[in-house]
Amino acid sequence: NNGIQKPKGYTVSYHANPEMEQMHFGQKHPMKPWRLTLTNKIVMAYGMHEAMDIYKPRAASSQELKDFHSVDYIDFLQRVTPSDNTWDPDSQTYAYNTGDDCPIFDGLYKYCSLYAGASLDAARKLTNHQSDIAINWSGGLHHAKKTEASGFCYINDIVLAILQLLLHHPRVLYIDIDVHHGDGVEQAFWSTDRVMTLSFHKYNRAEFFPGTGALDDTGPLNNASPGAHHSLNVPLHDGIEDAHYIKLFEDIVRPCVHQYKPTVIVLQCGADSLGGDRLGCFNVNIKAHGACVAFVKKFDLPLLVLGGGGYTARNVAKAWAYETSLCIGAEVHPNLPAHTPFLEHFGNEKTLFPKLDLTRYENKNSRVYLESVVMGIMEQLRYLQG
Ligand code: ZL4
Ligand code: CA
Ligand code: ZN
Repeated sequence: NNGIQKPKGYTVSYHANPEMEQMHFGQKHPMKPWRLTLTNKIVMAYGMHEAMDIYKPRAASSQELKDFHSVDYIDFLQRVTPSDNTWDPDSQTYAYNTGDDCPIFDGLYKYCSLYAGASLDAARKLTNHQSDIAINWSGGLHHAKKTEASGFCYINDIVLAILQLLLHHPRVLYIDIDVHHGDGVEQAFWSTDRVMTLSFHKYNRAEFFPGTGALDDTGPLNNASPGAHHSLNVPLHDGIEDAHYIKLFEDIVRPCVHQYKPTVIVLQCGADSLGGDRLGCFNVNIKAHGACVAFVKKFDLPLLVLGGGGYTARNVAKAWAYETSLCIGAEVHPNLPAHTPFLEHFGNEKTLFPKLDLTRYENKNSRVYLESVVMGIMEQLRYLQG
């Protein structure tokens, strides 16, 4: 033990089932489930497990998955194997949007039901008051739709967890700092005022996946719909840097919490918003990414913390381990413990806060642009009064 203490006055739970970490999406696919193994190794090497309740959750049942997804889609995931021919010559597509982004690999259903089971377990620990902050780094797969896979996501564990929270909470605030738009979660709760969704992302309709999430996509246009003004989007350009990202995050999240008054917060911590990510295009460092988690924690509401994207595995693992330490309120030494397994995977950077490669994307977010985005969000929040 490195002297890491249980937090005083609140409980943090950590939900991880290592069975899913061995899965492979296939050669060269950017999504690497073993980034979760790296994360857990760092968490344990620091002794953070001593400060949390650790759970190895069961897989979600097919019934539980069908609380959001269609019966035919779940049945398909349950029975499909890599050797099946799922090509549909009529539509010229693979079934349920499987293919290059969402391949059918061995153990796919097990993988899906395990990460969904972990998010459900975490949500239940919050609703039965056994936990105040519940963490599932294997979840956060925000693109999955009711009837199809999308963007490396098959089951939308976030939607399932929020449905669980809604059984006990009047209002859920969902915040998404993955570099991609949280379209699946937004779509699922588009028409309700019981969930506010707020995504920060790179936005370019023609060139960056999934192409949705413009500033003026804020819910149904019909003001009579309860969902009007309850979907918020923060579209960004390449290269945003630490100070601007933190200020933007705080200047937007603070009024959202004060106006909407959620009783629980779900935070998707996609680590592809870090500089040097294989798919991302921001210049955010691990400390700044973590500052968003620390800021949300300060509202002292029940908090569900989820993973998401993140494609430069060594950086993902460091970010999520650091964010785990922020959740338990522990000060950790910036150098990785010497006994950390797989230290060789971290190159020569044996620090939690490596110098990321910030040379690939120039910052295209002017101060004036960022101010206009904050103004746009404030305008939406004004509709909430009343
Ligand atoms: C790959 O090298 O923009 C998949 C995906 C597989 C291996 C071999 C196949 C080669 C990059 C991405 C062909 C790949 C063609 N392999 C993929 C419009 C696209 C159609 C599919 O972080 N091609 C689709 C999805 C995004 C598109 C991002 C983010 C998830 C999350 C939460 C999902 N899809 C163009 C791409 C590779 C691959 C290399 C890839 N796919 C990069 N960006 C996408 O928000 C978890
Ligand atoms: Ca996002
Ligand atoms: Zn992403």
